[in-house]
Amino acid sequence: MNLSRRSLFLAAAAGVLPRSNSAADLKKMIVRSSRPEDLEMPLDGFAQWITPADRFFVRTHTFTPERPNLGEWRLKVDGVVNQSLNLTMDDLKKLPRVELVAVLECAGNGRSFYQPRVPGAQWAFGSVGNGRWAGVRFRDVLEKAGLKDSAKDIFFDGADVPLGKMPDFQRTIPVKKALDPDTLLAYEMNGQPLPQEHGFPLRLVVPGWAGDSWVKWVQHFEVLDHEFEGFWMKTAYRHPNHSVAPGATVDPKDMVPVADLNVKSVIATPQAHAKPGRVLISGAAWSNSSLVTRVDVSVDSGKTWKPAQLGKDQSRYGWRLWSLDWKAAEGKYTLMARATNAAGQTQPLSEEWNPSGYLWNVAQPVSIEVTSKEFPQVIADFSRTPQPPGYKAACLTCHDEGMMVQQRLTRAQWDRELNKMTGWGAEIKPEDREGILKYLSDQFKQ
Ligand SMILES: Nc1nc2c(c(=O)[nH]1)N[C@H]1C(S)=C(S)[C@@H](COP(=O)(O)O)O[C@H]1N2
Ligand SMILES: [Mo]
Repeated sequence: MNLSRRSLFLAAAAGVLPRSNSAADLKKMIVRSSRPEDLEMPLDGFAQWITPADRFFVRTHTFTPERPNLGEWRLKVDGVVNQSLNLTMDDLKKLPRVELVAVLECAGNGRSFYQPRVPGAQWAFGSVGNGRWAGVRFRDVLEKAGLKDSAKDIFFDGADVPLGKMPDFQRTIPVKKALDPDTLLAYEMNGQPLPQEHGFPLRLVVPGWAGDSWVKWVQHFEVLDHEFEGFWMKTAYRHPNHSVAPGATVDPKDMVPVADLNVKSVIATPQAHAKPGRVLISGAAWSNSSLVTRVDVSVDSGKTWKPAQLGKDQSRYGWRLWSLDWKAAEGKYTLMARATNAAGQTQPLSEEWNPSGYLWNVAQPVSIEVTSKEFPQVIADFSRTPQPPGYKAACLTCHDEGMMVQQRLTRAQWDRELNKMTGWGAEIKPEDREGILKYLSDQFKQ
């Protein structure tokens, strides 16, 4: 089936696009957007070293293209090269196979925490995963084609096509990064052919760099002797090269492309409540191309720190699991974790704001209460709890649950929020109101 751009747009607008045969298990994901699919890994995903495909986050700007027939599929290579190429998957597989473990993190991971808020997918912690990628070195393919001296950037256009007037997701990476022996054209994730939503049959793997460079559904690249002027390079995925005041507008000439990831850690346990006694503080930490060498943990908002134990599994670009045993007495605590890499980079203690909300990496305070009281399990599991009647129409017409996830409010506060939203036009039927209020105050509570 070969749908035109316009018919795709009409089909998407009418909501009749078939869901791809996706590897993601929606019951294990936080659905930020279902059309196009933006799926976030919940916090419990940080307990595994390799992130399985069924809970690996998905970020698509438009939607997942149809699965191509591998017999007809070709990788086209042209531009300023000595010889254009038209490679089959078998041709690619004749080149040496390389495997590496690397973190794939969306540049917008953590965006929902920025104040003032910034538009874009409202990721919390989990638009990140640690995958085992296999394929060929990009440089081996470039060598087959032969780069001319004027080669500057490599231009990629995946098989996905935009909806309406949205610019196509087209990206470039500099020749220098393309020639890095760890930059791959990957055909496997975790020992299997790439799942459709992760770029089948071929994607770019750019270890140490943010996800926007990891182009999916690669079928063509062109070697350029000039800089590409498209929207996703010149406007999107740029951040300021100096500190800016929260909410400020930044001169475009001071905006530089997002490339390297930041050193970062996430606290996955405990969440919100713990019982007095032995409490395991644990999570994952990662960085760019420099290995995480230590994670320090504080239970007193950063006044004192203790080194966490690092997991035995490691690879240059992979994340490291970490944990610390804590003897906790009843009380309220603010936990923090702070990762440091071999290059000496460490997490800031306060986050700098930037206009698109990229590369959030503050050592984030996590408030918890140690108490012997019983609480229902609330955090990170909210997508499994059935939604009450009227909730979707009342609350999710204008925004998704990312809006609530980051707000931890009391029942009285949620009650006021419902009044405010009704004032702003949300249609809440009187008979549905109590159910919605109970859901919000159970799921997203302080
Ligand atoms: N062709 C194409 N490639 C793409 C994208 C896209 O929308 N289209 N999204 C990019 C972004 S912003 C991210 S974070 C990663 C996400 O990869 P994943 O969905 O496999 O986790 O893919 C990148 N590659
Ligand atoms: Mo992204």
